[in-house]
Amino acid sequence: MALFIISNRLPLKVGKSEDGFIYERSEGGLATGLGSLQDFPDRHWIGWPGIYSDDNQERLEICNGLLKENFHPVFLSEEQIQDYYEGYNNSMIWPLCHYFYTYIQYESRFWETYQEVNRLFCDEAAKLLKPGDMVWVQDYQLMLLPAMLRERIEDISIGYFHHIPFPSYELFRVLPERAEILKGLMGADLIGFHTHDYMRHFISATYRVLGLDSDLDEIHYGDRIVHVDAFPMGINYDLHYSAILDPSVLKKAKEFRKNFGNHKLVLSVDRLDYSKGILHRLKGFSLFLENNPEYRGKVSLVMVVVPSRDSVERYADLKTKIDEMIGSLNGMYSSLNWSPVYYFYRGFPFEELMALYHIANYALVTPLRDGMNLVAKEYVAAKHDEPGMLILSEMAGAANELKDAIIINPNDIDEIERALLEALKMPEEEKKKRMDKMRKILSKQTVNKWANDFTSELVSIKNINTALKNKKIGPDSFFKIKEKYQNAKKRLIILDYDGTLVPLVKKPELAIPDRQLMDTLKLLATDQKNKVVISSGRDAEFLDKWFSDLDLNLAAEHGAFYKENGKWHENVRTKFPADEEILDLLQKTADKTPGSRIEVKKTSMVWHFRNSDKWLAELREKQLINALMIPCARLGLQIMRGNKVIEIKTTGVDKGVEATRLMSADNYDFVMAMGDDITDEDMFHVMPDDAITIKVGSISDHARFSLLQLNTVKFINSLITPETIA
Ligand code: GDG
Repeated sequence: MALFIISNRLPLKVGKSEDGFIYERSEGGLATGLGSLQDFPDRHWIGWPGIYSDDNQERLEICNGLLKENFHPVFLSEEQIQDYYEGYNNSMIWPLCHYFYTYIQYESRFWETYQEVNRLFCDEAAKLLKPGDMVWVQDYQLMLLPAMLRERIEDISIGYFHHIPFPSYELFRVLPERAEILKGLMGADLIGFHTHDYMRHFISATYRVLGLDSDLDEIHYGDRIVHVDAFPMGINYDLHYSAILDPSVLKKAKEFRKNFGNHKLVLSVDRLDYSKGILHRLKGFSLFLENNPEYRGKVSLVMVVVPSRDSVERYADLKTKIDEMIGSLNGMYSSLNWSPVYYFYRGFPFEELMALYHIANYALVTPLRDGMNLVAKEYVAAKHDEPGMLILSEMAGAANELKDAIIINPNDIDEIERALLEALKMPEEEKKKRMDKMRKILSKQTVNKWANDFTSELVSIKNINTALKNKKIGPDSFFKIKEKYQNAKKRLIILDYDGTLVPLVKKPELAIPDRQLMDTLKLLATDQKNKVVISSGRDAEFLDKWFSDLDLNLAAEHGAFYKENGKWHENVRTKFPADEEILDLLQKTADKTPGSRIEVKKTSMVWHFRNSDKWLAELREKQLINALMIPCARLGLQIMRGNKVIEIKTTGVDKGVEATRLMSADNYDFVMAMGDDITDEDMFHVMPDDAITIKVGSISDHARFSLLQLNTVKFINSLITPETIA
């Protein structure tokens, strides 16, 4: 099985010289992590090579040059980069995901090009991928790709990782293409985020935009389950921790230290971007100097800003503001042998960056939003065993793990000032203890572990999906069931009603059998070899109303009552206590939850919440279960969670009890049960191994088969007539 990484950029720079093309690998964190995936010796990478060329000969030369590394280029034109990369990605998705809503610039051609470029990536992947391969799509530039790949290439596993924040639904909903984007992502088997918050926002968006149901970290999407999880990305810990042991880094560190003089250094390193909170940091540092004159001449801010997109107006503006603020700060406070801010508007080679990290007494990392922020982690590791201290924004994903840092709200410049004072006054011993604790975490949660965790989960999802796929009734399994049916002398067929014979609808009274269903049931029941039972949670009155004219057996209220030879019987004789306290709790919950209602049956009371807001219903569900615990224990009642219902019933009555009674009443050589709900699991559970147990609409551990679309009537018709199923 080959692994294909697909990202916007290939991890290298392609340059042109007189002798041809030159390829320079860029070993970012991602490339390192992916390089460590020992389980996948056959690794490939698809991405833009970062060079424009219209010339077919040149393109061929680049393709061949990259093939040695298993890199496969997707060539893009300057216009495409403009509208897809600068446009949709950086002027739409980036500000939206970083909560800079007002910075969004929208042009309809951006979206057109975004789709076009995602298709180009899909075309390249389609040329290379084979069934059984695994794809890992990286980041927001390619959010449509998972669905495109799923439609185009059969039998591949698809993972997607989102490196930036996923915003709350309230923000995400403003995106005109919100539904298309989510559907694009839902093509994946596994979607990863840095933190649980982003994961929660994403699941909420799929519910609110696409109306999809989820069960913890699994979203139900058509006949598939999409898994969502948090995988916090780490760094190459050993590389950063050991960097100072490299003589060239040590030499640089000594040189820098000498040049900066003997005062305390506060370091910041970011790409020029409004999400990084650079101006807030400068304001906080300025406030610190203003209010604490005793530190003037003793503490400097070393600010590395890596140039990025400064031809774009918003970035050029930010750059001007940074320049002005630093100019004014330095103008106000500098002395002959001390500058408040050392400002570098350029990137540093790796060795120099490590030297800067190592000599910095503090790091001040203040993004207003950041998916993770690797600089914070690199600083902690590169200090080696020395104290130092990290001041970290709570808006960075890294704050979830680095709890021993001084955590701040970067919007509060007073807090930045307080954090600087706290760091400066912190005893060496405490700094060392806190940095050691953080290093311990970072040494375990490395980028290699991140890549391995993600791919192993994708592999295990693939195995689950294969097992689930094998449960789906296809032509082969259908013929076997049919053969068994035809050869049988005595058959017991138990059918659930709602969600199995009729679709689940908003108002249960509207779920009535149509002509086709009645004809099918009639046909099934007239076969003398068949005993057909409708086993439902509905009460006897409802079942009688619709089915008393047919030669069927009925079981009501999950098997509490059953009807045979035209007469109703009680399965268990315990009377359901009409408890006021429980009824009152249910009524109050229904009153507080718009769209929900209660139902009182002879053997149970039910709170239905199919038509309520999911978030509110989940909250009420937990509250109700908590409140019911004590009275139900006192009365010996059972609390049962069904499909969008909570049912309180007497113990010892369920569909399994009724199924057992039915099976023991005769010798059947064909037993079949079909159901869609959690309550149907009780009957699947008690059936013998060779029974035909079929879960409708999803997959169950207890049922041998699944019919993923609700086409039970078609299935039964195909089973009982000589023709075969399509
Ligand atoms: C995304 C998300 C998420 C920086 N300056 C220099 C330099 N760097 C290196 C750092 C670090 C990397 O760049 C920056 O990492 P970040 O995590 O801060 O941000 P991005 O990679 O731009 O962006 C982010 C990340 O993806 C991973 O998922 O954490 O939230 O926005 O590795 O060391 N490297 C060198 N010289 C520099 O001057 N050599």
